[in-house]
Amino acid sequence: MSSRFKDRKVVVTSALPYANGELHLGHIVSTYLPADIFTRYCRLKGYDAVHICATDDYGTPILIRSEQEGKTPEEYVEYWNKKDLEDFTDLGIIFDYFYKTSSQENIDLTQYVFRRLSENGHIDRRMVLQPYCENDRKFLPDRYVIGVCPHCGATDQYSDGCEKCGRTLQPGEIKSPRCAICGRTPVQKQSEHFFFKLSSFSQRLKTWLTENKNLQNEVKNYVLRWIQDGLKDWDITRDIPWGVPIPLPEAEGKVFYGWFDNHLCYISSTLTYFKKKRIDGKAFWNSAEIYHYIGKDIVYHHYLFLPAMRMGADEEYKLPDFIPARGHLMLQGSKFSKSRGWYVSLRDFLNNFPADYLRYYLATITPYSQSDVNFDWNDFHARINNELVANIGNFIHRTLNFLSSRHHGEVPAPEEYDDTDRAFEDQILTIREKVEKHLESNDLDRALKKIIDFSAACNRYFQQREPWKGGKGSRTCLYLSVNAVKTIAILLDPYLSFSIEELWRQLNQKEPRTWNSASQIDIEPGHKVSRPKILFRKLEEAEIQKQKDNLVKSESRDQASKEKLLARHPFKKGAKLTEVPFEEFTRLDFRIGRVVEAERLEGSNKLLKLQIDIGGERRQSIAGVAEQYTPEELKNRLVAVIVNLKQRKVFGEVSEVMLLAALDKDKMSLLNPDKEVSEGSKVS
Ligand code: B3M
Ligand code: ZN
Repeated sequence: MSSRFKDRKVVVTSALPYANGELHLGHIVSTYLPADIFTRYCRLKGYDAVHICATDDYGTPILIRSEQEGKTPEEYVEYWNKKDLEDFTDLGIIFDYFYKTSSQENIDLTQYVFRRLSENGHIDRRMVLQPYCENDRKFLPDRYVIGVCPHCGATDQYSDGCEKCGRTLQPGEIKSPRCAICGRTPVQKQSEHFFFKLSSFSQRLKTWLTENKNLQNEVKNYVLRWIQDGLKDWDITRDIPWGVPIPLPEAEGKVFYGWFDNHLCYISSTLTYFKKKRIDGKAFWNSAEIYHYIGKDIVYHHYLFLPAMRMGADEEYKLPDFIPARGHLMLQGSKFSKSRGWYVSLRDFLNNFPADYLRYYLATITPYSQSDVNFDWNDFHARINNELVANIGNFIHRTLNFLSSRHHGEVPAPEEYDDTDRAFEDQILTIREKVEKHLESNDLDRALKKIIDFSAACNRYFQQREPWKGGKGSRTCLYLSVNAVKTIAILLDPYLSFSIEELWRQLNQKEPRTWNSASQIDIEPGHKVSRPKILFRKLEEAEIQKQKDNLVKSESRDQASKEKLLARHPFKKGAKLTEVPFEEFTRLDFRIGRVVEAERLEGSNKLLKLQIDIGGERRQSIAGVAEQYTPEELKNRLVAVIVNLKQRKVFGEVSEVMLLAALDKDKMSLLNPDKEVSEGSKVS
């Protein structure tokens, strides 16, 4: 990095969104907005900077989802690729190239890197036992298996990682596994898998982490601890038909795990972008500073897998210099959750408010750290009205408006400066450097705070000078103020791209903005500004209230959620069923019984306690039917039951027989005979 300020090249990448559903504010806050602000700053600064991203197209969830929608995975990911890019663009997030992990270029690079790793001895083959669902006749990778986290005990976790404690899990590590499609316990079947020998990179990773002074210390510390605890080799194989094919004849039908190929797409997309411009992309990459912007949930992948893979391929592509990782977004103090409907989609937001309001608000509340960020509608309201409108917008508008109405838009020549003017001039000349210092260290919120404070100082100066009285110093005040507006415009440009475009027109500036000119007083007397329009309008209480009301904690919004996958669903036509030997069937004793007593079970909304006459004998059943039937409705009814299942305790009560019912999504219907028969009749 010796050439840092000469001919500085910068590659900025943003973590690749899965081509699987709408972008929401959580993605924006940790990754895309910071990356965009930083790249915009670099471009203004005149650095040779590119911002690269792509959709992450592979993986089991996408395969499942496309199947559910009756689309090919290619069609499915194409849809989300377009949609994401539209949403990003409307938020002013600009990529020099937005590509896809399923591109031919990425497939080629992934297979190439695999070969290099193999030649260098970093790939192992091992027979592994893979969960296999005999009911669905499928190997069940990652997300088809759900169970209990072996580290923290959280239930309902996907087998590739725990959302609760953030650990990645290796296949087979999850406890009490069950099939995500049908809920049955999978069996184990042999399959040959390829492993990346991550563990052999421990020392090199440690050295790299320790020597790289740009990486956030707080992140480094826990990553070093992970290394200390011992790294595991990494199964990079999946037995599914959607992914980058493993380029070996004996691996037919197997593909790479998505995390093997997705980060390589940072490189393949950069190369593709430069190739189109007939520039040597590899040379660019290797002489640039590399920034990978991510959210803290993918630190493991970016601080360990990614560098180790580049090391293993002889550092043909250089390692990252910076991996800025930021925290999660909370919404009104609670965890953002798509599946619970506790979230705001980017599109919803853009339909209601200007993009720059979101950019402004998120930038003010997001530090360069792992701490979580809280999106709060009242705080949003207050900051927009008090800071953006009443401070920044006010200074800009009063200056331009005054010039326009009293001076026909013409900038007057200054008079002789007094101490106040000199102090203000000094602030204009020095603010740029202060903001820049924070931008260079990625403290984007602090940089913005400096600009806000500067604008407040501008307002104070204007107020003190009272140019509307037309007294001595009024013309100096207008001259310096319009230059200060220009300074603010440039400094705010990375944050508020749309509004600043408009402001630049109002200032009647013909030249494109450059960062360093923010500290020049170069709007000359005689320059004419245009008639100003209000840049930022105030938010009304009612609009905010509406948003708060919209936040219904519903369970229904995310179709792709685990809850959905786990839901019992009717058998599809042609679904393959597990065969059970006839003798096993005959071991179960099905009978008709009559409900003779029924009551609610205290403390439970779901359970009824039933006494069932099965022909001269009474048996107790604790049945989960209280949401569909009242005790009165059930009394005296005939029901079908299994009478010889092993007794169970449910809610502290013994349950001796099990009621049979038809389940159709949320509906439940108890089975009963269509003619009157006596209690205890056999069902066969
Ligand atoms: N597609 C998204 C995530 O896990 C994942 C990032 C890939 S970056 C190479 O947040
Ligand atoms: Zn299954």
